Amino acid sequence: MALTVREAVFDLFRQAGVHTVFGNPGSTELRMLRDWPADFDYVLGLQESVVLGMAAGHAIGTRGLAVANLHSAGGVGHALGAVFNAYRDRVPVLILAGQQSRSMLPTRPFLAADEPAAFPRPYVKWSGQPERAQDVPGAVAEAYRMAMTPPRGPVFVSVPVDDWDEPATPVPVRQVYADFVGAPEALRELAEALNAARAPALVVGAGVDEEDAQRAVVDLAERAVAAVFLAPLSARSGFPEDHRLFSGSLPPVRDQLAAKLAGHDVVLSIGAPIFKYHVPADGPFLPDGTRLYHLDSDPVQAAWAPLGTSVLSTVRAGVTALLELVEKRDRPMPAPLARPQARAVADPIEPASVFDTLRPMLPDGSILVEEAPSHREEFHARLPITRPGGFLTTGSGALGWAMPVAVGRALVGAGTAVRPGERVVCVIGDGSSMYSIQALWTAAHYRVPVTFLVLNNNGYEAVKQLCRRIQIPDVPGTDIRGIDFVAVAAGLGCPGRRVEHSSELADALAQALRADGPSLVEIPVTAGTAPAYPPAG
Ligand SMILES: Cc1ncc(C[n+]2csc(CCOP(=O)(O)OP(=O)(O)O)c2C)c(N)n1
Repeated sequence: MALTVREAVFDLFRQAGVHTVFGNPGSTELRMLRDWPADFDYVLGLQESVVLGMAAGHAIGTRGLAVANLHSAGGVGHALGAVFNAYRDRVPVLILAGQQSRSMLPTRPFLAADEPAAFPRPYVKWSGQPERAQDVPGAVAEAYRMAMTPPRGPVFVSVPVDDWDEPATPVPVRQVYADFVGAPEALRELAEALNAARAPALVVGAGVDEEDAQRAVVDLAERAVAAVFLAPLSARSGFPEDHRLFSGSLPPVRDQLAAKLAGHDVVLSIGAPIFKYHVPADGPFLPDGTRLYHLDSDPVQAAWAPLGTSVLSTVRAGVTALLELVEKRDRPMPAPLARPQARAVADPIEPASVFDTLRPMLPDGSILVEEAPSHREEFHARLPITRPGGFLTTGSGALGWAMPVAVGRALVGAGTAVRPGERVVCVIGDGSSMYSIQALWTAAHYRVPVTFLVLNNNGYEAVKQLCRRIQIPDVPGTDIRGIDFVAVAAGLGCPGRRVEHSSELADALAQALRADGPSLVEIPVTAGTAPAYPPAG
């Protein structure tokens, strides 16, 4: 019998090294799902944003493509917040969405998407529903190449359900070599600026971690004796945060960001949107006289950046080339980063003391996934990220990302079987956890080594902080009380424990970190009284 669309697409996945499909099934996917190939795992997520987030965590962990199978219009709709995140965070997820039979489409059938290709735009790099069944494998191949070409990102193919059984021709293997180094004259200009700088700074964005370029960036910082900042609200780390040159994160507020860079005459932003703000503020983008360079693969970002000279290049290749041109300098080190005092654990429990307690307990090689918006600064100050790939969060701001990303990241194992990987510790707010709490079920089902620490301050503290910043006393809908997180976790098959008193904290953390599967610890913590992004000093 001739090859079917379905066989051609699975062959394509094999060629791409993909052996896991994350999904949530329905009638419009049945012909794809039948006779499930023995060399593929189907990882079930109980809601589509969970499916997308798990696929993203897996893609981040494998540095490859992940496939998410979503149920026609409704499933895609559920996943869109996570698609937005994958797009902003440049995660290559190939979304295969179900669609009703072509024969039924003219009469607007149950479940069908009216304009499937338009639905996820503009947050996919490519999207389409092929005109003919036999074009599906080619469309999937094209989408795959788009997803994996820097800047990477999600792509979307809508497949009418009958297409899977139609005849197809095999899709030839094609390689796209996607590393590229910036123009030599641009790199020379950049190197000369760094060589001539009095006090250079590097701003490290998620692209550094994404391309595993941390070693090269450390070499560059040490050669140039440059202060290193993390880009505002970065989805990843990218520099060892215990390094003497590490100077903290840049605030996502225009005047505060400029103030933090004061004194640096040359700034090189690597793999980062440096101008990512959260709240409006006036003032110049940069201190007076500071020269800015960007080194990144994204032409769109190079176009919208309000200032600076952009050098289009993939990050690792560009930084490696730059290392040949930058001279070893011998100048005074930048001021060391002030570290906060350790906070003793007491009742009521302060979030800072949770981080201080956790830090010495973290197993070597742990991966921290954070979605605890009001605790972010304290988290970074007290839990410096030191390993490449050691930190993940939402770079877009859409909550509901961390839990499934943590599960997908922990599912990364050797070979094709779903096997546990490294210990993942997901530090999450009570509010954030509820956007995709179903991820606990998949975590329990696959016994992944994830420790969920729910910092329960009974509400949306970050929203209250923003209110305080703009002197709005109160908005509705920011208190959440009455959720029993341990009971919720238990209901989804995940063991949990609530810390009732500070004296139990260390033991609860130790026990959760030792568990060979997932576990959840609910920690009641104090809420703050500070506004968001208070001015320094
Ligand atoms: C999908 C989505 N919905 C709403 C928001 C707005 N929002 C930002 S922070 C926040 C509160 C999160 O609460 P929690 O996780 O408990 O953390 P806390 O702010 O209390 O530290 C909300 C609702 C968002 N960013 N994303």
